[in-house]
Amino acid sequence: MKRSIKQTMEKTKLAILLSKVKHVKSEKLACVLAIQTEALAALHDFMHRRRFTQLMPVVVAPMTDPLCHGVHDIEIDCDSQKLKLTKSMILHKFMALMSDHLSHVYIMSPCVRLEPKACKDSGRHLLEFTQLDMETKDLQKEGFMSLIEELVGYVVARVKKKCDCALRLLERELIVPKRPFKVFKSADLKARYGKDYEKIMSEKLKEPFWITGFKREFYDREDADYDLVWPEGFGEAMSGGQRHYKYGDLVRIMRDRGYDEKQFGAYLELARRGLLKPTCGGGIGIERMVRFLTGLPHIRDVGPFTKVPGEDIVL
Ligand code: ASN
Repeated sequence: MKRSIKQTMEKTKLAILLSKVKHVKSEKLACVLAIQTEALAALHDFMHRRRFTQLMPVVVAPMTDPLCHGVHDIEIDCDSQKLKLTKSMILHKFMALMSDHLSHVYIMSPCVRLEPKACKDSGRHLLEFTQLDMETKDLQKEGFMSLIEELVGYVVARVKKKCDCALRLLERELIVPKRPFKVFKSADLKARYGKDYEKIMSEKLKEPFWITGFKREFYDREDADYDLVWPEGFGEAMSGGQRHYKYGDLVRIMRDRGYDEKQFGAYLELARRGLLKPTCGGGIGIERMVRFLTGLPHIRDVGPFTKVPGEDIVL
């Protein structure tokens, strides 16, 4: 009996493994990766031209993004220290900008978010992904949104021009979006469409658009935040905002919303000393961007080793 259970499990795992191998070897994946390569080159070129300084990723640290939705937490014991795996480099990019010699920074930042298995069929959640994380001292909400609109237009136009063959094979037609993008208030959309407003709007519209006015992590200003949303049902592309940086504001919000202040002790100490600066920024999910550019129904298919919440991980 025991033996047959073991054999069934092995068969299931083997089937998953073989279907992964088929995916890794497929021409379709090679086309997706060609598009990803071009998109990444375009992103780096754009950031370089705008004089953003590239930072290397932080992968483990005593603190990370608290996020405003629940994921399984990972803590690693390292000698006598407890370290967390990076969910986003949000706090580190703010801390880098304490320097008077840096104005804007970006990171191709690996993020680990162990999302619950309920997200399995969303088509857009992965347990690990990369984001283009950006932060600047020189722009405010409108200026940053306009920078991102230019960036999106540049990437789409370059992929459309350079990846003609791959796009044809994937039967994907890309439209270079017109600027400025439409802007909606989250409260208005919620009143009209209910809690699934972002999904409904994303399915309705044909070009990327903005939603503003969320209540989320302690660092974002509710009166100056934004989400960029991909059209055609591809959903959230980027979140960001102008940031809280004053000690009094940070502590007030943390207390209001029941954060564990101790976890962010070092960060709050920097704020208390007046070292944090007013900044504005956001993070674009790379795999979600590639899914949009390639038109794939599920984010699982954008790479050879993607990990979807709730699915068996064999590689
Ligand atoms: N990177 C995002 C931002 O800049 C935050 C996040 O990914 N949670 O706002």
